[in-house]
Amino acid sequence: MELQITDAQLKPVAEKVLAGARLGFDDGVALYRSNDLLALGWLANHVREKRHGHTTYYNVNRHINPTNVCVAHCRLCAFGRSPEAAGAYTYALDEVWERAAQGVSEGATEFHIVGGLHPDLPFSYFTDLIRGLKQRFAHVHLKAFTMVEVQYLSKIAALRIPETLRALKDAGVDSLPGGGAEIFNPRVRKVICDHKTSGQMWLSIAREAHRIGLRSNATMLYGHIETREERVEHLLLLRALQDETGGFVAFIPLEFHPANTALAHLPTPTGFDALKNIAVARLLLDNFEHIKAYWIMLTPRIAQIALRWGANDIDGTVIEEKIYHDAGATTEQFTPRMDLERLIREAGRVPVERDTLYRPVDRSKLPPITSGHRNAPPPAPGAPASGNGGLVQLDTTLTLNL
Ligand code: V47
Repeated sequence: MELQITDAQLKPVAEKVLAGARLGFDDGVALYRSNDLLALGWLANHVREKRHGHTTYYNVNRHINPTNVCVAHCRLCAFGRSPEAAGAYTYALDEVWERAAQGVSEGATEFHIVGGLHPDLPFSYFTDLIRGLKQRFAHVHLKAFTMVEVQYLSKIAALRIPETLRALKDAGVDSLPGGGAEIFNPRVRKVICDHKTSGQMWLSIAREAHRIGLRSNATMLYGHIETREERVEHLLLLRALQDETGGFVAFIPLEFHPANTALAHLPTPTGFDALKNIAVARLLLDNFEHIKAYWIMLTPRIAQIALRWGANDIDGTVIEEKIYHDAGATTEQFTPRMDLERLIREAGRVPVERDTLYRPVDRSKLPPITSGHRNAPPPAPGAPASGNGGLVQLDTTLTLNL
């Protein structure tokens, strides 16, 4: 298909993209300002296909949120609770093992572990948690603790940031998730997450993590009070750090969900802005391999379209998502791998199950899936389509979820 541009402001930016030149601050603002969504999508898809062809990744993962007790009280958040508030919880380590074992029986290759900033838990709770998971489930990648949690843990442990990261790594942390970045600009942070780690500090902890060999993801929370310029500034700060360390694995634009937060008066996000953010991320972040369309947040329908707007990953099966669901997300808490694969295929892409670091997963080398049958790989060609992984189940699943 030919590129057709209806927005004259986009033409010089499009020329740069087609020439493979790096975009600057003003280009980023022009992209955000443009409502020529088809041209944005065309350009982002062009870059995406040059890098990844039709390959589209997903993983089988499980979220574990050890506690929702949090002293930060960010206005953007509906998940955190005061210790005495209704619904506040903290898992005993046995409860963590139980959830993890369930995840493994469903085929998880990754535990995504994030939680609140708890005022009373000792540092040893977190290192024991990680060590215990590694001992029990050595094959599962532990993507644990945002830069914000790392800073808080360093206070609790009375350690410097490098030593805290080292202690977490020694306990078994394999990489860090991308949360807590929000929008780096201090004007915005003052309103949406006043007491949280500053943008500067977030970046410096990420730098330190990368330096000691812990890779991480990066995010941007958009759709609240930030300006276009503040979005671009955020993306360019990430790009600069990626130039320096190469330690970021994937970027995930996160759409703000206002329900049940102190910012509930703000309007709910739109599909238009969601696609625009995926496309701009792909175009500005020329040194990030992977741009994730997080289906939990976008809905599976928009995430699927995003696979043609620059994204090359749809995230994972997830299982038990709390942060977005506390903020009113109406998506399922779990999408079976069969359904993720179908979303990807029907977008004309080729699904590849990956591990956290984007290596293709060879299921024959992993423990068998003993429950959560809808995560089982499809039967080998020629094998009878019966049992848990069979086509009958696939049909049922699709009717229910799509
Ligand atoms: O940092 C909190 C955001 C993030 C709300 O690294 C909210 O693979 C919208 O970082 N509305 C946590 N967003 C989620 C996250 C993440 C998700 C998926 C994959 C990865 C990864 C990371 O969620 C927080 C914050 O930015 N958040 N509250 C809310 N009301």
